[in-house]
Amino acid sequence: KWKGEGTTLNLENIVIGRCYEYIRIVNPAVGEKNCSEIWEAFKNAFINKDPCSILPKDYELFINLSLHEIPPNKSLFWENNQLLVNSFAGRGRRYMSLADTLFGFFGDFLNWCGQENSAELDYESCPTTEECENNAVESFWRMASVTYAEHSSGVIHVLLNGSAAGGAYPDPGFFADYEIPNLQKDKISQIVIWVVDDIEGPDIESCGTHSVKILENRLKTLGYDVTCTDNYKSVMLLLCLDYPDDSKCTLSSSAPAAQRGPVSSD
Ligand code: ENP
Repeated sequence: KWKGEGTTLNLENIVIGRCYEYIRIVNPAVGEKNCSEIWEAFKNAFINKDPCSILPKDYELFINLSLHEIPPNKSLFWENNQLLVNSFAGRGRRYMSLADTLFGFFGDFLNWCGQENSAELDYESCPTTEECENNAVESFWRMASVTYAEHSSGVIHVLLNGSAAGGAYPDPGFFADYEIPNLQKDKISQIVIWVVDDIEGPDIESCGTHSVKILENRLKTLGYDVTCTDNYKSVMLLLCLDYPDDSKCTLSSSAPAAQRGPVSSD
């Protein structure tokens, strides 16, 4: 009856398994957590309720049970490049994006919703955000985003897509609406913005232009020390894995040498 995809099959097994994988293998530093209790808190946020009346605060117990420290200087916010961020962050090894925290890891790539007057999940369909914004998945990410921003500290990184048709810094968007307003200014030393274009994509936005300029100005007005870099090399190298022959992917040490020509003898 809804327009969105239904609950991911085997949801309970997936998230309980993910929870144990996270606390035992991905990030044992979070310490002991009760994964079945976390699942119960997650489920109780949305089962037996109108699937269009789920609020971020319904996930409060889930968040309290799954919360852990986010190491300083490791936070990575982003828009429009989920798969790139997944590999760049390296499951928390390089950076810890929201999906690399226990509470974000829980829901990443999954879909879920319940039904009114039934304890069953709805595996047929779930409401999209266009149908109703107070749905189980949207409210989950709102609550998770707010919590992630509140617990981020040190140098904050933001990876934006300079080829995104809707703008590198979408407003409204999770970063604009739930993350920036919840950053704790006194815990943050700097905000580093990276604007990276798709290798074969158009160069629509860069530092200092369009929506990136709006973002830079907003953060500066809030009193942050802001830097912005276009096509940050580490991210480019990762993108270049899939386009080794593209001109943007020539390794810079060999490019000037090849262009220099013969060395003159005088
Ligand atoms: P999209 O639309 O590019 O990608 C949405 C996909 O990313 C979904 O598969 C979603 O899992 C997963 N995901 C991981 N983290 C988030 C998230 N954090 N979030 C919503 N979905 C997330 O991403 P968005 O909507 O623009 O969100 C990007 C935001 O994530 C940025 O603000 C960044 O700073 C933040 P699922 O369960 O929906 O399949 C917040 C909202 O971390």
